[in-house]
Amino acid sequence: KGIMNAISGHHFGTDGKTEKHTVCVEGNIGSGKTTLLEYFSTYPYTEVTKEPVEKWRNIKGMNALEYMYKDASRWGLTFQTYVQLTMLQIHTQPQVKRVKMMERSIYSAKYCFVENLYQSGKMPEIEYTVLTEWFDFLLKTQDIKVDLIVYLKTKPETDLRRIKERCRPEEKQIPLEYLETLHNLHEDWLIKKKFPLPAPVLVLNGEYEKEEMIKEYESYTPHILRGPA
Ligand code: DCP
Repeated sequence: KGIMNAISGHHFGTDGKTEKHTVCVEGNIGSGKTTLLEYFSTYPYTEVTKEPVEKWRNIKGMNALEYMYKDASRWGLTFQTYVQLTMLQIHTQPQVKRVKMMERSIYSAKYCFVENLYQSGKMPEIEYTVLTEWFDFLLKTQDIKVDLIVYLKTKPETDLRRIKERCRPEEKQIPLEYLETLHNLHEDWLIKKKFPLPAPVLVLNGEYEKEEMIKEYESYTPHILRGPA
């Protein structure tokens, strides 16, 4: 548990209580991001953005997520271009309440999912380069501020069990190997810092279920909701 709960990188101050801040929740597919966000949405001073995956499943009636899972080589770029747009929209949405919490970010889309498509040979270099140029341009010109990343760390086996339990039709064929690769990409980015980190990372043990998981959220609430000074 020691390592799982370590706060890596930066330190938290004590006087940031009134400042606005943004928290991104990261972790593998099925790691419990939605449950964590539902828990924190009950606080009056937090605003939680709607699950982006629902947008990806319905672009004017078309299901981009389904296309991507059916034929990643053909639809990977289409899907990830749309993910990049929807994440940018959420990042730049005006913040009304003191704490803004969002599921994933433009960063995990790029450093975990696009990277995976490229490294596995499903995205040709030209598509990867076009997406990367867009990504770099957006980072330079847009306000994509993140103050804290909460990383729900899980075992790929746990993710697979939860994915099976929730039965999203698009995700029926996901093999353990895919979750292992995505897990390693999250670790490369958030723990080994192989890609730039936009904010300090708080690692939570995402292996717990229900009551224990809520206790884990509770014990980290001051860190999560206050953010760095
Ligand atoms: N996805 C993708 N590329 C991205 C982001 C997500 O291919 N850049 C896919 C993976 C999943 C679906 O979209 O099939 C949703 O994944 P998330 O991990 O974002 O959301 P979950 O609802 O699975 O998260 P959790 O189970 O942790 O609540």
